[in-house]
Amino acid sequence: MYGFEIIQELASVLSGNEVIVSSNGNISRQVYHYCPQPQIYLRGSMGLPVSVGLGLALARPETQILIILGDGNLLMGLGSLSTTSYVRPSNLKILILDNGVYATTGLQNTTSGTLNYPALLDGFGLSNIVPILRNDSIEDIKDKIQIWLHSPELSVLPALVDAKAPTLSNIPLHPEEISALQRGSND
Ligand SMILES: Cc1ncc(C[n+]2csc(CCOP(=O)(O)OP(=O)(O)O)c2C)c(N)n1
Repeated sequence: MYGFEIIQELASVLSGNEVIVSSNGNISRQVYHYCPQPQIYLRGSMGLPVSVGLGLALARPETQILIILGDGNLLMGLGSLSTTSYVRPSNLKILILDNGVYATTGLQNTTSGTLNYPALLDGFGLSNIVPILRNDSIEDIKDKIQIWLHSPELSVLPALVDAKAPTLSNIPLHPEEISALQRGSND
């Protein structure tokens, strides 16, 4: 299972009352191509999707905020999990797509192979779903997405996925245009 397939599955079950914050590089391109627009596609700010999503969840408590980030982004901004756990907005959900590499920049290995997600997230005091594993059935994956998406509290879903070089083109929007589109959708 590739990360983009999980994004496609998620896209098919969104209600419309969600804003996705996606990490820079390939994951933002996939969210741009496979999910309804507009969303918050980070185009830089590596390591900051959890911080951005946390701020958005606090600013828009009536909206479900879904953060989708890669393992490289997670590891770069790990401290933001502690802040998020402390603040605990119930309208915030975090999906980690761990492909074990920095796919966007050439598939260099990250250090995520040594992570034990349930232990890590428990240590931060974060409610977490049993991770999606590479050989999970599609039914298991759908179930885990549903449990995560409809959790009444802050929740985190780690997903171990296969690595693949990016195939999608860059998002044709400047960050200022992305934030203007988002403001417009909220009028
Ligand atoms: C501070 C910083 N360092 C490096 C980069 C270059 N860079 C852009 S995307 C990316 C990889 C992100 O990895 P991950 O979050 O695991 O997502 P993936 O590319 O695997 O989908 C890197 C290293 C950057 N944009 N900013």
